[in-house]
Amino acid sequence: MLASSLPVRHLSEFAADVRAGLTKPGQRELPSKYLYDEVGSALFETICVLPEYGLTRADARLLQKYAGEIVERLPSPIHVAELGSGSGKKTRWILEALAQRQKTYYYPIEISPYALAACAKELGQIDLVSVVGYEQPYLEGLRAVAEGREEQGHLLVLFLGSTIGNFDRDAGEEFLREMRAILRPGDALLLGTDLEKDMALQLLAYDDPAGVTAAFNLNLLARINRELGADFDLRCFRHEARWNFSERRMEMHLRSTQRQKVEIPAAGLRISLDEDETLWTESSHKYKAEAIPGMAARTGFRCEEQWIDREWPFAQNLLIAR
Ligand code: AVI
Repeated sequence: MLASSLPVRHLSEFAADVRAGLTKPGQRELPSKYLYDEVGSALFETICVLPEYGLTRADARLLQKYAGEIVERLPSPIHVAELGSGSGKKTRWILEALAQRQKTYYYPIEISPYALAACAKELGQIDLVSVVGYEQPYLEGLRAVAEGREEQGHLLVLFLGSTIGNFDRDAGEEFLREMRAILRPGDALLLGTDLEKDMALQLLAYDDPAGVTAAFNLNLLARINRELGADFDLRCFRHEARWNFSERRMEMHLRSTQRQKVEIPAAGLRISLDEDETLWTESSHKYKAEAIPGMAARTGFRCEEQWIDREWPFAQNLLIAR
């Protein structure tokens, strides 16, 4: 997830996305992928160790506890591609379990060269594991990995940390379908999904009392100021986390605390915000474990097994390409 500020060639895309989101009729939006510049990525790493945000620990706990069982269910030989390398810490359990039975290639796919380097450093020392990073968007990278593999080899794709939850539900399923189109029958996908849980816990996870999540959210405006020359006054916005009951998702918004005008020169935009108007910055969809097999079937997989953390309801789902 780590990313520094965007190279110039991507700035115009950033500006265009900000413009499209802020001029949307009705609810204004900012795309959540832009939360992760260098500051945002560091804040996200901090969120992951907050007592209120149990998601990352649950994800890691399941991998640590069940890596052996997960690997037992995979065909051989198999190599591992991960969408979003993160710090690589959680992946260690899977790679160590696989390396006990075969030499393993690990392909982290990530647009940030910094994250790839950190990941290679963390995982490059495991015996019988070779790390080959792909600095590309997820599906492009996966395509390149799949095209380069041997005739008989299988792939295990890791898509952990409930990143799927940050897609709209339909877009998430479409993403799984596109992923399936790149894979061969018998290839595997380990999909991490955060499950619906007690409402108070869920709200605290996205609105922690220390204000780290608020800073993570507000940093998006600071980033637009830094990179697009905008003049958002961060003191005139308030972080808000809400549960969208009908869509079964947490949403993050930034609420304008007063009527105000904002200029974003690089996007060629001036907007007027009403008092109490919100900018919608992220959705985190939550799942019911029993709904995952249906999602797998609709996208060309079958759900082989699920491992569920009871401390923080979260599921690792092993899907096999049909
Ligand atoms: C990266 N993603 C799965 C996190 C989530 O829970 O949706 C991002 C996050 N947003 C607020 N806190 C954490």
